Amino acid sequence: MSKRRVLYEGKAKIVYEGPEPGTLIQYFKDDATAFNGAKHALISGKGVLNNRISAHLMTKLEGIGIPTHFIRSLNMREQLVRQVEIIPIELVIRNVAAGSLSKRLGVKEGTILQYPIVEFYYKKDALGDPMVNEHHIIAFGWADPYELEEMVQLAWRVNDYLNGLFAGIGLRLIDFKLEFGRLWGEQGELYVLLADEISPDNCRLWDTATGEKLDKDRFREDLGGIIEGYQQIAQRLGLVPKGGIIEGGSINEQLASSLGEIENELAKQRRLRGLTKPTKPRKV
Ligand code: AIR
Ligand code: ASP
Repeated sequence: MSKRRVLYEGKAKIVYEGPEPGTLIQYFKDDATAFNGAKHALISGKGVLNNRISAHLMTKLEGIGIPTHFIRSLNMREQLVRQVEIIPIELVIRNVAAGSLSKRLGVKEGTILQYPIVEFYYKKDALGDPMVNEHHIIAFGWADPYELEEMVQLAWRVNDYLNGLFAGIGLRLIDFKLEFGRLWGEQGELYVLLADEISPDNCRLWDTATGEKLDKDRFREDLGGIIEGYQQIAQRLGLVPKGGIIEGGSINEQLASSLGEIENELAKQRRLRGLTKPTKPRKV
């Protein structure tokens, strides 16, 4: 596994060529960034926790029929995923006002939204991921209407499922961001899969009883205890032992590497739903 080809390096992950065609390896870094990279820090153990949390949530989502790119975790910082063509849209769903919504519209943080809000952002670091709407997405061809419809439908189901899952462990899902990718089948038919990661880096999660923030806002807002927040989420999900894997602010590598790997068994049984007739035939 030494000299692997790096295909892409982002702010929180490195994507390597996978062991078989059509697969990739996602390596979860400890780097935390905010405000389009303007703020940066290394948070010991973040990669390990996000790798586990995302593997677990993707596997659970597969169980309710959401097709995901996740195949299995490889080690404490890496997971094997299906290679997809990332659709350059960040889809955000909000249940409670926070973050940029509160700032932009002057809505008090914590206000429960009467209906969840779906937002789209164009994934373009050079522009600071600007907010766009369906018309921009279609006019500029970032996704076609079928893909967009599928993304939104999947995102609603993810929202309902994750709201329940987190409520069951005393957490409120305030908002989250998803990314999707395209996969072409053998006949050139197109599938839309949930991709990237689902972790406290891209969800807001507050403790139901105390309102304490346990996600990346601890970093954005200089609240301290970032890794402890992430670990709290992982512990409640049953992904790390009661005593935790963080000691004195940094990770116990030995303990972390002894945790079992997570596998997306259900992906083998799933029947993908083709969206349209072949639009862009290619071998997968
Ligand atoms: N998000 C958006 N871009 C990057 C990320 N991680 C996530 C945030 C938050 C939600 O999308 O982590 O959960 C909304 O972010 P914001 O900043 O628009 O309020
Ligand atoms: N991860 C993005 C950045 O580095 C946005 C954020 O999470 O605040 O700026």
